[in-house]
Amino acid sequence: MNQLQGLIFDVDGTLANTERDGHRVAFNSAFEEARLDWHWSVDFYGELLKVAGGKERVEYFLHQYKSNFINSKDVTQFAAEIHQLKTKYYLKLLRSGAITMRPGVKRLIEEARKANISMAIATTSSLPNVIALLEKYLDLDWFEVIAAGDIVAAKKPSPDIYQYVLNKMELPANNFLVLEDSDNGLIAAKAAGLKTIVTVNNYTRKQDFSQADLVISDLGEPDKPCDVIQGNLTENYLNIGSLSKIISQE
Ligand code: XBP
Ligand code: MG
Repeated sequence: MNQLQGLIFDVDGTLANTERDGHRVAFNSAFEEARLDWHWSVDFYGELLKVAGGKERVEYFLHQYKSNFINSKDVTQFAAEIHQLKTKYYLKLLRSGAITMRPGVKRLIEEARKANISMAIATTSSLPNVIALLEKYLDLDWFEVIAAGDIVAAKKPSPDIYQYVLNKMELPANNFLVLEDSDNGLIAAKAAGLKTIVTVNNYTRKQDFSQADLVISDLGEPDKPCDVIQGNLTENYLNIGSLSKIISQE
């Protein structure tokens, strides 16, 4: 029977609500500083989120919506420069406390530590963003591997980032559980052979999570039950006991 030995956490939308009031706002501040009359609304950003990776998202936006946009630099170089500006604003927002952790995240991580369960991060977000979030709300030392952004060539939904973590941690995939929030993340984790629990948010609620091993509103707290959207959860919130039951199911 599979034993729970490791948890791999996605970051954006899973550990914290970073997209709507974090990355999106930072992108708009970067456009303003670059004197571009572009503004990504909440809904429009939800469309763009289907492209993982901030740089890749800007490139997609330019090709799809600004094809007549002429700039002395090539699109990749230009997107990288805008992304650098955006990261500066995102880090400022993060450090100001504008971004909140999601329910149950800190509790579950502390439970996992007490149960000697190894933990890792697998995110498309850039490393400085992840470090800043973990330093502000958690502790970098709690994670054996922090796999982020360009550490792999292909971003989610490609499985590369999860395969990178598995290679580093030298544990079999069937002893791990993944926590994700998006279809891109679920596809990536499943392609790496990993059981995956999805916690949804306003950007991802309507996505296809039929392959997930459990879909819930959030991780929940003892006094704030989560809603079960797909699969079985005997407790009102996700804890190490529920995770162990999920990992042992064939
Ligand atoms: C979500 C992403 C990231 C963020 C923006 O990552 O796709 O690209 O939207 O961060 P996750 P960057 O895998 O954690 O859900 O601008 O640093 O890419
Ligand atoms: Mg995510």
